[in-house]
Amino acid sequence: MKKQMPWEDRPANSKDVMWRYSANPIIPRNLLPTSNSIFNSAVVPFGNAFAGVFRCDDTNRRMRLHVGFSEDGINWNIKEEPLKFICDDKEIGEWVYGYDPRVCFIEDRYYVTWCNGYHGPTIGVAWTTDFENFYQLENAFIPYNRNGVMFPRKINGRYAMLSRPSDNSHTQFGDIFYSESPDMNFWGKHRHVMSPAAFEKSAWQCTKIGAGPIPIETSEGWLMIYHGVLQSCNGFVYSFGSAILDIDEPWKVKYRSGPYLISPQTYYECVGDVPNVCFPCASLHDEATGQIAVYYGCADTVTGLAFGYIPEIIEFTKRTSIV
Ligand code: BMA
Repeated sequence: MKKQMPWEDRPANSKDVMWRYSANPIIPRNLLPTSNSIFNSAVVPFGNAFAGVFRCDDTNRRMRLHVGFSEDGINWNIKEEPLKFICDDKEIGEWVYGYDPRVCFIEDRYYVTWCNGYHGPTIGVAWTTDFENFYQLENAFIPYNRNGVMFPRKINGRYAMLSRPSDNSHTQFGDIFYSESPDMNFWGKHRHVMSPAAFEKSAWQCTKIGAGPIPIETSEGWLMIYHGVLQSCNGFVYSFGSAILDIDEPWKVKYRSGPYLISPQTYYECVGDVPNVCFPCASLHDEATGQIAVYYGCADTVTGLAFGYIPEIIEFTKRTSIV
């Protein structure tokens, strides 16, 4: 039997579209003897339970990926050894750094995308069937790029991915783009999806934006949860909201939420290595009930969970749309 995804009902008296798990954070920073922080991580259903690829920065403050398994999606058993990709090509396979993974099941295997150090950050791609052996493919793009997020099926006969061209630093800008590939090797047909919002319309997303979890196919289009950044006098502030993309031409934005779904408000989101960051990288959902659980990095330090109902998030996105 399939394991139940994590869930907790909306608190009484709450009118929030998404709400936090009362036992957040679910993954402490020091779960591993060598981890400084565990955040911005990706989980998927796997067999009868769950598996994931986790961003674990070590106590040298090196950015590493680790594999983990869980029976309930909440309590995680993360391997102490960092993930090592299998790659025939030394030029590509040489590890420099890796962070902010996403995991996407397409057809018969799990694809991992991550921010991969190759003369600056770009999008690394690998696949696995068993979460033991991971086979690294070519980097999808030339540097600099971050937030590579695949779609869970081919669109118009090609694999599809969102990404966010950037720079080699703490990028002050950032639009979401769409790209296609016939073979997971060559990526092209790059299309613009969306820019940061106008400050007067929706300030939480006015500096830069980037796709978060794998988009979810719905009758209204692809539901994309994404992060948005505001630059305050105290630095960047990362929140997340939702958009609905056209089902056949996902670079066309149908709706986009004006208000955020979650912004840094709790202690563990506001205090940590990088204060004021809510950074979603994965979600689990149940088709039958519409329940969704979003995994997000908190203050670049720990991992939290937020819950909602997909139909309510769609209704919210349409009702508050700034498109
Ligand atoms: C981005 C990435 C994320 C991080 C965020 C806030 O540029 O590095 O991993 O969560 O900054 O520091």
